[in-house]
Amino acid sequence: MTKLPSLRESILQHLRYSFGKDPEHAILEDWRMAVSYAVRDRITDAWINATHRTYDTGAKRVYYLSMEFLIGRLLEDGIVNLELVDEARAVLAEFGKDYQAVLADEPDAALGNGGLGRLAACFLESLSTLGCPAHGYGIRYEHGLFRQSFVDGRQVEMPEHWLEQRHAWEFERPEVRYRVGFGGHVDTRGETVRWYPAEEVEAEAFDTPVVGWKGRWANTLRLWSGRAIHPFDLDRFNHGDYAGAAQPEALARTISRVLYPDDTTEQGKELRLKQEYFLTCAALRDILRRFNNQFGDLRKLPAKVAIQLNDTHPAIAGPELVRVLHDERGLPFDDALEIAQGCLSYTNHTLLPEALEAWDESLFGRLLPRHIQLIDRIDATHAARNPSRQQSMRADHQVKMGQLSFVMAHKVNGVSALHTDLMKSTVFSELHRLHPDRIVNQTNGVTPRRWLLGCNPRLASLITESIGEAWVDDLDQLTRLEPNVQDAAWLDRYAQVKRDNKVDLANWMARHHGVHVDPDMLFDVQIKRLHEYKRQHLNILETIALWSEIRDNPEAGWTPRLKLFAGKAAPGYFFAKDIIRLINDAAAVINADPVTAPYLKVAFLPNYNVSLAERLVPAADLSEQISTAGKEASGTGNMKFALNGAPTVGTLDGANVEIREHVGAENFFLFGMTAEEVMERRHVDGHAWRAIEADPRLRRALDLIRDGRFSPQDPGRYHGITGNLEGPDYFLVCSDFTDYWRAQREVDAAFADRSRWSRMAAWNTARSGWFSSDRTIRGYMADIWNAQSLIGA
Ligand code: F58
Repeated sequence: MTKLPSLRESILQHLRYSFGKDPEHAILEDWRMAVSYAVRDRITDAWINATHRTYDTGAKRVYYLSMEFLIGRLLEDGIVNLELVDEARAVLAEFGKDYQAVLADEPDAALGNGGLGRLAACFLESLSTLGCPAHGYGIRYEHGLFRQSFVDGRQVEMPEHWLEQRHAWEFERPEVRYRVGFGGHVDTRGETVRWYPAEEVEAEAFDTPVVGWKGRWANTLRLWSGRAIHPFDLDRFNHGDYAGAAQPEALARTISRVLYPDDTTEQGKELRLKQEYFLTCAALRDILRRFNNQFGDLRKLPAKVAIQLNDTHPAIAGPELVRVLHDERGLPFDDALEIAQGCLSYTNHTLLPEALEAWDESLFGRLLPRHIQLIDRIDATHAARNPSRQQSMRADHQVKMGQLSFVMAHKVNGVSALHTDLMKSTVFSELHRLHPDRIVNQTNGVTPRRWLLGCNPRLASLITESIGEAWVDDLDQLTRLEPNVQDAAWLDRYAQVKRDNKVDLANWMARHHGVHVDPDMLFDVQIKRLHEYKRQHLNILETIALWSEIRDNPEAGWTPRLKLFAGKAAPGYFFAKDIIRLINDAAAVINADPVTAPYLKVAFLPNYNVSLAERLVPAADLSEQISTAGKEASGTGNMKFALNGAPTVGTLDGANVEIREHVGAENFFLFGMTAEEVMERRHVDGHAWRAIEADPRLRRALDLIRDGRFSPQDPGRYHGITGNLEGPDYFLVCSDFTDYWRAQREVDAAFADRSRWSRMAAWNTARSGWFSSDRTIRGYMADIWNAQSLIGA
């Protein structure tokens, strides 16, 4: 391996030889790129070494197939993991450049919608930290999740162009290309079956190295980009049809053009299914090529290859692998099926019926005619082997991807203990009865490198000073802070860290959003996708009720509070968009009220993304995790907040249950119905009305909204919301309101006692070590993949 020059030298060399600039003429982007390349060089050494080690040891490899990788910015990640923070800062300072400004110049790669995509990114980092040989496979969307802004309080979506600025991290691999077919017909001659697609595009690989802690290991995120097999039609061009000449390329590129924020339109559905097959087909070809080069004997596949399906989006991997093994490589169907099942495993991220993927059989059969035949054969085989089975994966003229994934996987996992239990008792109850050992739990986690060391350097320093730095890749060590939590002087320092972080956030909000807040207020934060089940509307109802109470009695000693919201709504999800608008409208009225101003402020920050989360999490006092019990599969934001010392106000849902067990019931503000109570309450006639009648505060808040107090020019604007809450209220906002109000007043009292609050916050940090994604990945390696770490091997 070549010896690299110092970081300073590397940066200056790249500035000069990669970008043709000297320090005097370099613009911010040149500096950002030069620093990124200098860091990337160091990552690349670790990466190539890791690849050699994997080949040399013949180790099993893990493949994580996901339609989403919400990776965010990568420069700070690299600098932190290579422990170059001080050096990078010093070199930039020498040239009068601000380290934070250079980091912030990097576009935030939003190749995901929310928790599922961010989990995939945390997993990649932990796989590298643990030295488990792995690849992430995804799609190189040209446009990630839309940019959100507000016009008159309404969400407006604009395209996102992360690739428009220079991007430092990917290596294009023009030599790694595969053809992916759609449509056409299937030819059957006796035992030989062949699929002849009508349309083909090419998937080209782009690799991003993902480095683990201390640069001990690096894995690959391989993203596929769509291109035409014959990109340019010279004949059409020569006949003057210039647009038509470029059409094949434009069509092929459409496949990796945009990340789907939802799939509510018909055309959208077809493109989405194409994207899913595009990713899966290219990934499997790549996996089999690598396997063939090294091992050859296909029967060894399950011993050498573990393929994780991140939700059902890549579920077509099951029939595709069977197709390749059986149709193309000539293995008997039963053997192909067994080998595929030995490789595949599936993670479920939702029980919401509307989110469980099911494809219309006519669309599916048209795009993937051979796969639908194989799915029928897989289904029939499964039925024959399990005669008591009632539910087919081919019902209601649909292909049920959850059931297909379950049947094709040797392990199926839930993402929190509660969610896993609910999978067994609800959506997968029959399959669980037939295969009682298949469902396992792997509660989610978050990487402590990004979500503590990187985003909260003040807290990280205090921890390292107190217990040494071993916590960074052994987060359970945080329990060693427990004696400190009893020490008043240490707690003061802990509280000062939070205050400094809040001052930073307050300054940033004033500068960038013109929102002025007092850093001594309680920073109460709800940041996540907008969804009725996540109940941002419960939060704003409580805010409105609180505002009314403060107005009635301003001298009652209220605990000053800032209610912060951020999150995007799917463009076609009108109810969620109305909730955003209501929050913005209410914020305008409340923030303009001089009577309540000292005690209550509301802000909805636009364009929530990973970088904004990194700013908000370290500065939060209170974490809002208020979903209807049974609906949030796990949550991962809840873990980030607890780790950074923000106690939770929350329901017994998803991983909240486990967070409460770890941090202690006395350091968690619990409210609301349990998942079981929720199921019962839905059957109570007029449950919403009963709750409203019983609580005058709720009544008043709903009246204010319905009567147009926050939308005087358009009083009926929120009748959709109030009508829903006073009527069906499926997510039981009204039924949980009174208890939520009670819990929030307990929060007020606890926060008013500053030393009590600091203690609660510090307990949250000290007891959150279990929520490291390193722990989660170790669980997958042991219970699902049977994969080993190669660090030190
Ligand atoms: C999330 N799912 C869960 N889906 O809601 C959350 O509880 C969990 O913590 C997280 O996964 C990780 O397990 C989620 O983010 C999506 O974003 C879907 C992507 C495909 C389109 C529909 C939304």
